[in-house]
Amino acid sequence: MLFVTSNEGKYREAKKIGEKYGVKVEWKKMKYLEIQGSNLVEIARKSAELLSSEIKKPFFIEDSGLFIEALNGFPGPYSSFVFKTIGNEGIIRLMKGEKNRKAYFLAVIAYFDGSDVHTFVGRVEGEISEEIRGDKGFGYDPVFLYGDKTFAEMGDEKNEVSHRRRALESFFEFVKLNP
Ligand code: ITT
Repeated sequence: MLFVTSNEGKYREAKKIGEKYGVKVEWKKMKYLEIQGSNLVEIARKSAELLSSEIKKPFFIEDSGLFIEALNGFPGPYSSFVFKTIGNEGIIRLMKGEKNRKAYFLAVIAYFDGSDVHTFVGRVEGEISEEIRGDKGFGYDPVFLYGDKTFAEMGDEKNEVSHRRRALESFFEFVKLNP
């Protein structure tokens, strides 16, 4: 199954999760046009539809984001840009002194089956840590607390509970039923 993403961290995790479900995930490393919007499902669906005119065979993409409650869902759909600009240090700074540290990750997979696009969603609840912790994973993992560890301290354990795991699980089950 072809995974189109420029993000190696996403691909590595999807590959490992695929192994559990007997699905071989292959990487097509490319940056595609991502439409602007406030709804991750809409963004993923439209982006896959646009991309399907270029890649004619089945593929999937994944749009994900970190939503922080005290910041009204920021960075949400802008997670990639915010990570590249202010990064984890910026998130810690924005959250300094904030008592409500609740946050969640959302992953939306859009799968083009050769004629139609199907979407699958996964979510995981956690909190923003007080400081950057851990060196595994990628992106916002060092500031996302799941229980008493950050995702960046969990390593492969992250793949048991993550938003990506949950979205991929529904997706792979769908593919098995609709080969
Ligand atoms: P593609 O669009 O090419 O797939 P991207 O990195 O631009 O790659 P997104 O647009 O979906 O991906 O942006 C999501 C941002 O959220 C990006 O900065 C990721 O690093 C971050 N992110 C997504 N999933 C994450 C996870 O499991 N752990 C930590 N950060 C994550």
